[in-house]
Amino acid sequence: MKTYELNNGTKVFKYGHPIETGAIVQSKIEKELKEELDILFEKGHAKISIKFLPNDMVYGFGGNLGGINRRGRLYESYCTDEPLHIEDKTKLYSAHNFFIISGKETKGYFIDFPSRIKYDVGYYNENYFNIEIYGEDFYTYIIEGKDAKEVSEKFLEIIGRSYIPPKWAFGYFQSRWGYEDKGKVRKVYETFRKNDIPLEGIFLDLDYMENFKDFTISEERFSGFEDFVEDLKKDGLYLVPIIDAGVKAEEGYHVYEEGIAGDHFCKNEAGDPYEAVVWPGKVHFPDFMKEDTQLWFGSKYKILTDCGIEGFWNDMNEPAIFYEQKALDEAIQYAHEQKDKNLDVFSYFKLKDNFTNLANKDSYYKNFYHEIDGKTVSNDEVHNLYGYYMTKSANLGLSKLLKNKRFLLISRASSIGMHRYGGIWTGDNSSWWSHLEQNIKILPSLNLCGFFNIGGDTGGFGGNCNGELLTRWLQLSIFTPLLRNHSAIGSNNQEPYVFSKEVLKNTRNLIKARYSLIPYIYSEYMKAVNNYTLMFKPLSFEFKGTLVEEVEDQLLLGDQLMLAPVYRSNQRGRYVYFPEDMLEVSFLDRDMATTVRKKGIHYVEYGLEDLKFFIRKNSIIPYVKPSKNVKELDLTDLQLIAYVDDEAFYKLYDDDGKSYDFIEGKSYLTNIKIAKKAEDYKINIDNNNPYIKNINIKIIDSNNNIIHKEI
Ligand code: MIG
Repeated sequence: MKTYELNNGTKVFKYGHPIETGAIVQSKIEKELKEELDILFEKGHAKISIKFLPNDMVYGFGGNLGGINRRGRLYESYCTDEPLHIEDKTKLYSAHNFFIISGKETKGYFIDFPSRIKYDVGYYNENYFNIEIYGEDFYTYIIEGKDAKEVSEKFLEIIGRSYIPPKWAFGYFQSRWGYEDKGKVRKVYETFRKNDIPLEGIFLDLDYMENFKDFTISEERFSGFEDFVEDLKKDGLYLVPIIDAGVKAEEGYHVYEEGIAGDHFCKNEAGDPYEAVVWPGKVHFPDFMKEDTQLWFGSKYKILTDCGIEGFWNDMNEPAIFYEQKALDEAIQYAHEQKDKNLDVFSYFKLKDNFTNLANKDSYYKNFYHEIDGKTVSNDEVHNLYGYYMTKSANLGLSKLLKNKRFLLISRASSIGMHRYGGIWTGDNSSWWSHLEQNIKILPSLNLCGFFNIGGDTGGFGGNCNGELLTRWLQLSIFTPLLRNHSAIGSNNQEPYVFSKEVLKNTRNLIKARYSLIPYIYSEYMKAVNNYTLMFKPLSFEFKGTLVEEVEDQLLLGDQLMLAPVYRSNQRGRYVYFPEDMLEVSFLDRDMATTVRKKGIHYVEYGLEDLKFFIRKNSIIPYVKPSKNVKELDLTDLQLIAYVDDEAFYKLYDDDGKSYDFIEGKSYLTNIKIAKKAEDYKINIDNNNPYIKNINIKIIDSNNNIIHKEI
């Protein structure tokens, strides 16, 4: 074991010869440290056991199912294409091995290891946190701090700043697997415009490709693609195509040919390109662990950026495998052998399972190999880096291709460190109320692991959504950086206009509210990333007490807002816990009704036609008039709503939203201070944002008295 320390005091323990994952950006300084964790090395695995104190809470584990408090559950880190997000699933697409144990003492732990890890967070024995690492070569990082918030900030600092999307990526996106041709896509765009619903862009799913081949465009369904992209862009509309990890193995297909010629694919045992079956049929997987393969694959995005595309989503990069030919052959062979046998039920189950269990078998990931520093390493050993490195490859490519222009990039699979290259969506959820609830809980957990450009498929991916669920889901997603309504082929359509007139009206207003709030959401995103703070926080990161620790269906957004979405059907409101006095705002009410809520539990009415949030004491929320897209957002008349007890502040961050000039400090700040002075208010505004000309302020005091000011 070797030990180190990082600048901010994080302790690092190195066991064996770990693979360098790139998760951490700070350099390690050698330092003698005493081992802190109780680690048992056994049969090639490492086992860690931590004894809980009775009221310890556990935060972290990013993109997994379960609560904000992770205690009492099983988790596994092994990136998996899991299409069914049901309660007993222990793993999904991500491997986010960071967690904080918080109670009498608070410590953060990061296990930097790219293969399988299993966590029993006090599930089988409520007093112990048991961890099994499937290897002996890894780093552990231990972060101390006075509370979970401080620990989380130190962790964000050591993994480096998140990727920054362009401002247009904060708009509303419509998506659906099954917008099968140009005509369908245009129709969606036109229907949004006709119904006066803002729309920033449309995601293109597999439908746009020719036979599921990456970096091809179907001549039959999307002919004249470049003109199509350009035409829509004139009206400010972005198209965001999907790219899958597997490259179709087909003679004559340029990506395949180049991949073979350049030796870019993962190998099988015999040293030939490994073959598996995904959407395109037989595919090879680019070996993203090799730098020249990263550069090569990244450069292929040019085919689409040349058509004017500035955003992508990387899918199936766990990587997902439907089957290996050999496994399918065996299943078929076995089936043949059962023919004419009088099967008992157990034999029948075996026969059936042979087929239903073909996808993503553990064994497949031991059958192909990467090249790392000249050494051959099975995918299994670095499994969790695949989606991360694919996204890194895309980021490197797009950064070169688009120069100083920012791009939208999200990935399905991820592990810690990938946040520097792209965001993520939370994968194939369903149109279930429980998945709306799950969506609330995943947001702070993802932030804790560095992911800020995040969002779930609004309305749910699988299954059939209805108007009520879509409306309720939007009431949450209006606040997430990525706002995308996406649904699966075969499910009913779920665009805002396919339901009743009432739903259309409500969802239109909600999406408009999103545009009104983009200056705030963008500002909070950028400040969180720059300051290494969380954008979405559990209540317990700011307040103390049992109630606060147990509330899992409310969130803090920035330092200003508390959110309490309705996530059950047939509700006209819900109980909300107020850890301090707050101002309830009905943002979509014509007069923007406000109510002062005293600390405690209150039933809050929350209709489908509204957007509610709660402003914390001495906080200010900026907003503007809605627009049909980000390009047309107009900051000339900035509106503020302030809940002032004595002195309220807000720092509104803004920049050009397009380039990386903000890194050189080219950004706009508007510092606002509203102080109560006797019967009046003193307002200080320090503004260097040239777009803001007038400021209208609505001040509300702790007695719900409203005062209007104009500057
Ligand atoms: O096997 O591209 O999560 O968003 O619509 C399914 C089709 C593959 C999974 C993604 C989903 C996408 C779908 N993909």
